[in-house]
Amino acid sequence: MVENNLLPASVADNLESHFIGQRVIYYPRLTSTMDVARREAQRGAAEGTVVITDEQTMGKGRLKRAWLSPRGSIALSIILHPSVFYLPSLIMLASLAVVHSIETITGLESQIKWPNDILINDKKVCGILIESDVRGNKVVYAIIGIGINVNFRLSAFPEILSTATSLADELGRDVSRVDVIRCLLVEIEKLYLALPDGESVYEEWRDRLVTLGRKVQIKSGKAILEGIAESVARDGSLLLRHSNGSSTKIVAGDVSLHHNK
Ligand code: BT5
Repeated sequence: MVENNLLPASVADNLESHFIGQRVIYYPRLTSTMDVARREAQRGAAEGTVVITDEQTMGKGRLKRAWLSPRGSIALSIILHPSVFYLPSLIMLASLAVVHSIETITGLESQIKWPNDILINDKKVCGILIESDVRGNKVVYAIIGIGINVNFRLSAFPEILSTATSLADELGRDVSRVDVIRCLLVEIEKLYLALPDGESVYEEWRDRLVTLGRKVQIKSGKAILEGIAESVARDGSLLLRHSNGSSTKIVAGDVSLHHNK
């Protein structure tokens, strides 16, 4: 059955995780789950607390951009207390967990586009936002925000119709958001707990990036850079190789992929 509203109990009951999703804060409608999660984190919320809503009225992307999350979306934020050493891994494990969960629940194959997009057939189905408060060498909190287009049709949103898709648009039917969320929370915890074991998260993330080896244009701040996306480092940065042989290390930016490889 495809539910209309998310009930916190349906997300958390018998969830096979130790801490992520063991406390769920749910609102039918919110400005942004990031705002509520930040407030909860500042008040000392337990690691793994998840803020979920059915609809955001002021969903946020990076650089103060808007994120559309109408009813039928997944919009959630997870509060974590990682060591500073693992901060760059959060975007990697969140991206992998989204790809794994979409595949497990729907059978759809998705790709990761550096730095924070999940695509299906070259269209964005999910955006991820990581926010953290770091003082000195200590992470006071980190928040992983995940928005997935699930049960709404992009035809109702002409402003992103050409660049975005939803699971329902891809499948031609609705999907249980509770199933996707439960899978996602368990998967994120599994990957998060595996971080001390070393390489696996970085390596799988790198191998699943559609960006590598492609000719790209990257907007980074005011600069527009072109080249081949050569590699990514463990800190999440991208190495761009220019046609004159020089290279630039890029920490954050917006990538346009050229279709000729
Ligand atoms: C992102 O930013 O992709 C991060 C999105 C994070 C959303 C989650 S939802 C839960 C949590 N609470 C929040 O308030 N945010 C997080 P960025 O890379 O800056 O992409 C933003 C751009 O994507 C916009 O400028 C639009 O062009 C496009 N966009 C907006 N809504 C979209 C959607 N639903 N699907 C696909 N593309 C969208």
